[in-house]
Amino acid sequence: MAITFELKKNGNDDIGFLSFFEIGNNLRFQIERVYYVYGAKKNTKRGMHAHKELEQIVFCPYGAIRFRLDDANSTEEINLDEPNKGLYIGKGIWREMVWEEDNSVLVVAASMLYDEKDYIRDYGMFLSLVKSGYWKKE
Ligand code: T46
Repeated sequence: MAITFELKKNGNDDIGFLSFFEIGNNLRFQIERVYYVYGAKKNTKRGMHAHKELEQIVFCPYGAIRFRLDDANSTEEINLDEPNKGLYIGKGIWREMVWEEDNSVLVVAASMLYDEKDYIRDYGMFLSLVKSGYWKKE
């Protein structure tokens, strides 16, 4: 359902590390927006929605954040607990995030500008759309 990837780490313990993602390598879409979430306490829950069209890659450069992904047929849990771990989330996936550590930072590169109309924030509606084949019509 989700694609996880590990970025190359350039550097060492003395000078620190540099990781990157780029089109044609780990990045499957042109980025139109970058946002980040910070200042959240341990056990904070966010997400609880799906997207109609949006594709994203997510990273946790500091701390640890657990993603629970659900495509209405199965669920998958991914713990982003290393700065060089990335996760691609396509359209039509319900996501929930739990902060495993205080002040963990979530960085997201998104394929579209922010549009509240792209959000499905009701789980029942999400299940109905999956059942109707909403994401299979393309
Ligand atoms: C997602 C997960 C991983 C904006 O005004 N612009 C933006 O670009 C975004 C992302 C949000 N907002 C507003 C909308 C809400 O009033 O910021 C507020 C918080 O957004 P939300 O409750 O959707 O945040 P999360 O952390 O639950 O979800 C976010 C993204 O919204 C979502 O697309 O996949 O991170």
